[in-house]
Amino acid sequence: MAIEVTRQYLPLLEEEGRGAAADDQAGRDRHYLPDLPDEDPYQAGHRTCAGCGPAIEYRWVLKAAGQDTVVAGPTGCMYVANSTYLCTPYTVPWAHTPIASGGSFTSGMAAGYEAMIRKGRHPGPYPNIIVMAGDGSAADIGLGSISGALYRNHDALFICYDNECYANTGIQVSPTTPYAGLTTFTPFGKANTAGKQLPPKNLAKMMAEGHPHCYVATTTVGYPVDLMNKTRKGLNLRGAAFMHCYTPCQKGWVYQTSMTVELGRRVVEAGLFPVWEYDPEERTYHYFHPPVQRPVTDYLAMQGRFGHMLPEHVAATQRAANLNWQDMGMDVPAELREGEDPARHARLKEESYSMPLNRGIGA
Ligand SMILES: Cc1ncc(C[n+]2csc(CCOP(=O)(O)OP(=O)(O)O)c2C)c(N)n1
Ligand code: SF4
Ligand SMILES: [Mg+2]
Repeated sequence: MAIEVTRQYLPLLEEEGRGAAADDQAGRDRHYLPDLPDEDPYQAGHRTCAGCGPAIEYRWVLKAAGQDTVVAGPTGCMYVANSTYLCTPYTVPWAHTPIASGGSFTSGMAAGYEAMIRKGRHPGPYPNIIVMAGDGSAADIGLGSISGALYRNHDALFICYDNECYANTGIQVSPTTPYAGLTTFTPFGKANTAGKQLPPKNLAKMMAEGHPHCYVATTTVGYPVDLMNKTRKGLNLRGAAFMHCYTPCQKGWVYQTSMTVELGRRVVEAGLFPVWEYDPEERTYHYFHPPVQRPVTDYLAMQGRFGHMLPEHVAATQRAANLNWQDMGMDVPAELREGEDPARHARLKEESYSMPLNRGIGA
């Protein structure tokens, strides 16, 4: 007789109180997380660059998921830097998959665990099954296999850790590289002063619109409680869930190493990475409305990859951000509207920005 497959439930972390403080003064408290789980299935001992955003994301996702978890990782930095022979930071089972097969491999794991538990060959409960694919994998080479897994509704969490480039092979352009972002494949010059000319692919919206029965969410390394709770929601729900996480790449984006978490908040406050949840029951989007709306220069000027931008590129980026604010149902302040005019800008390297209080961890 088939044995029933039992599921786990991961309680959500407290978002109110000190953790909810959001302005500059209180920002430091956002990183005070008294309820953080002690366990660390992603330990020290990896070889990612100092300040690596994907490594921070990996650590928080696995803290949220806990020890009864299995992970798949398609080829990318988080495979190469984390799985050196005889040296691994994982205390949970982790498997490498080809870059195109994150979705199909994970479908097989999910179906396999279901079958083994039903047949009494695995004691259960059903483990937390996670795949963490880079943007080159999830938005490009492996998009089809992840879409297939979401469509078939396998019970697993599919994550894109987005460092906006093919980092591992030398910072090449990917579909999520932002407009004007410099990569080794999008240099700027006389004929093309912008660098990357296309806007980024809207991967998370594609996933939500294309798989309306799935929970889909976006988050960044700037909001640890949000990131961990969306991880837990995606795992608690029966069926496939997709999470798109913004994860700065210190090497590829060229910024101060300590600013990874700060960038994760600035990108949201600049309107360039809307944070939301898609509820498959209601078929609606719930947007996070940041309490601060900054000009895009406050974000762009922190990163070397944008240093070549001319006034027209900055103005075009501000226009894209303003359209995002509208999509999120927020008013666009007059100062940001005026920023759509190239005459309001200098070359980016001459623009100023208010260097933050370091609101990151350790502040
Ligand atoms: C089919 C295939 N094409 C190309 C490669 C080479 N390759 C290895 S890692 C990588 C970069 C992957 O980029 P991404 O998924 O964004 O992960 P990141 O390196 O940024 O963490 C590439 C192109 C490969 N392994 N397989
Ligand atoms: S190149 Fe970027 S993504 Fe890769 S390990 Fe370094 S900081 Fe992390
Ligand atoms: Mg990448």
